[in-house]
Amino acid sequence: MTSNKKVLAFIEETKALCDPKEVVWVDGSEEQLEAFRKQAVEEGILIKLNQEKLPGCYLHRTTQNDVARVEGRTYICSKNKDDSSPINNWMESGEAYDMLKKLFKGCMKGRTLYVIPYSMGAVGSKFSKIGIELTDSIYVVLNMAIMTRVGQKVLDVLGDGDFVKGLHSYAELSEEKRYICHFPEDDTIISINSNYGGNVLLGKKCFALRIASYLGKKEGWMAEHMLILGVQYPNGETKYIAAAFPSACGKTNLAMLIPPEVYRKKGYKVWCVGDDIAWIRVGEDGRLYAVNPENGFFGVAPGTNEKSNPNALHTTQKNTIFTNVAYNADTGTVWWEGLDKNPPKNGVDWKGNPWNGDTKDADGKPVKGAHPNSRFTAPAVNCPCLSKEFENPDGVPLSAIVFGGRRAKTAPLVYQSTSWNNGVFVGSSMASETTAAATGAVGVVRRDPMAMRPFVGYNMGDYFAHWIEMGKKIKNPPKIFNVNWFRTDDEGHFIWPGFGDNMRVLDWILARCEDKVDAVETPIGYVPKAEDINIEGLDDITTDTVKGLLEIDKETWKEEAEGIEKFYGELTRVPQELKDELAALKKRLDA
Ligand code: TSX
Ligand code: MN
Repeated sequence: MTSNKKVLAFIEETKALCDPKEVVWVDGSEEQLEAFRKQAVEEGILIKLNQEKLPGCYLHRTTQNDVARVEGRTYICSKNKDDSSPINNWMESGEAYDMLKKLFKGCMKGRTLYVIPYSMGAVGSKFSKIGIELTDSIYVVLNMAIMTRVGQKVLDVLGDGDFVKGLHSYAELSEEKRYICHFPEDDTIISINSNYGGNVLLGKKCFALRIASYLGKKEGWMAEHMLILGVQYPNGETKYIAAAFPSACGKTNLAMLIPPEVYRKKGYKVWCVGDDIAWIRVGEDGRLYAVNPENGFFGVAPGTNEKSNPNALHTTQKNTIFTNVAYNADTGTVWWEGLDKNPPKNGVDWKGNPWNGDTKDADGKPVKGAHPNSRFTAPAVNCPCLSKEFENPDGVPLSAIVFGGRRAKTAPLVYQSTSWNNGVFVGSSMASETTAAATGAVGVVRRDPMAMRPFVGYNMGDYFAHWIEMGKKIKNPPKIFNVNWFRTDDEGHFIWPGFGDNMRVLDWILARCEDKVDAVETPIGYVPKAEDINIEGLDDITTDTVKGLLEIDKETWKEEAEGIEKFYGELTRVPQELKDELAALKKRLDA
């Protein structure tokens, strides 16, 4: 498979520590993957779905204590504490290795150790990076084979080169002994006692964001929690946007947006390059270029339907692994809340219990069929609107960077920052108000800079400084915007229709990037003139509604500025440039 001494040593070390019964190399061939699927079905790890309706599709149920990423048990491990963030967990590297060694000792007895060579980014592209994940989970193998490029071809490209080490064992699936540890200084990720997505598919959040953000700082590029989409104009030209949102803001939906009819008729199309992660570099022409290092979508199932995201739904109709959704025993298909109004009559919920749409618990409360964080793992190639630039090793040139969050009152529908540094300030002060689904508490503001709070692999202040530094290297920087689809009226109803109609906002954003439309200067930045947001074909929205959506209340923003100052106070190494931006904002609000 390989003569790379570092790979072989990593495997020998892991064998000695974990004591697996055998080692199996993942070669990436369809025959081997099919054999893995068959084995997983025989072992009860996967349920084969109706192969006529959902060819190549399977269902998996996790244990009930293991259904989401666990930020409380996710650590950045480094020599010095201040090389991580005060808002993330830190462990001293040596201490972390000692603790983990004890937990891993003999944990794979009787199990198979799978070796997964994987590439983040197209295999062999000069910006791609290689990882080796060692795992005892066949579920991880099958998911990694969708989410990343895996197999012998990766080892061939690796040669004697370096790679990111990933070690995973589901061990006992113990919540108390669950750890997801990152060692950016050693290119190493170690994860134990979980078998859930983001904790164990080490190429994704662990490598492509936490380790890669650190590599980006060292090497002069950026790893960001961003979707990438292209807007194709009637003249055939396509402009690209990267956008960062905290969870539960609909990143995947925006990435696969279908323009409203008035736009479609004119010939507008939106193409998806990625829905979660962007690796961004400065190109030779002084513009920023973005690639999606992933090869699939690990999307939230509930709420995905023929209206909210038909492209995502279509993407999941073949070769997809569903995790923790409901099962329809009559049809051998899957169901989740918000799919349609026809829950299975003879179904099984995500916990494996008999279930139909009317099932109630002992207290008479409705029982959900799918876990709210249930997922699909689907190949990117299935996506009907996948960009033809998806595999382009050079990436796509960015016209705009968009930040956003869920804000009931504060943020207008859209505004533009006044400079690169002002845009970095906007990203650094991003926040989202919690929904009931996330925490139970509604409307609590959580600061989530650049949507990277859980994903930055080093000190957050240093991360801000890296953004500022990058600005100095980009001759033709993208313009930076902020959007908010979630403003509510006095009755708490969403004002903006969102979804496909967000095209109308993207249209304004891209027009600004080409100096084709005016704007109004406000204390927080440039806001559209209400009449410049195209509302053609919208029934309930008038220019006055748009005016309301764009209103900026100075008193609310003074409180917002206080909130940002307080947040900066929780961090270390916040660059002076951002403190200056905050001071300037306050001054404009007081004027
Ligand atoms: O994904 C969303 N987007 C982005 C779409 C491209 N969601 C879902 C968020 C949870 C993942 C949205 N929800 C969006 C949005 O733009 N907007 C809203 C709020 C909203 C919800 C329902 C309606 C309108 C707005 N209207 C009706 O249900 C009829
Ligand atoms: Mn994400």
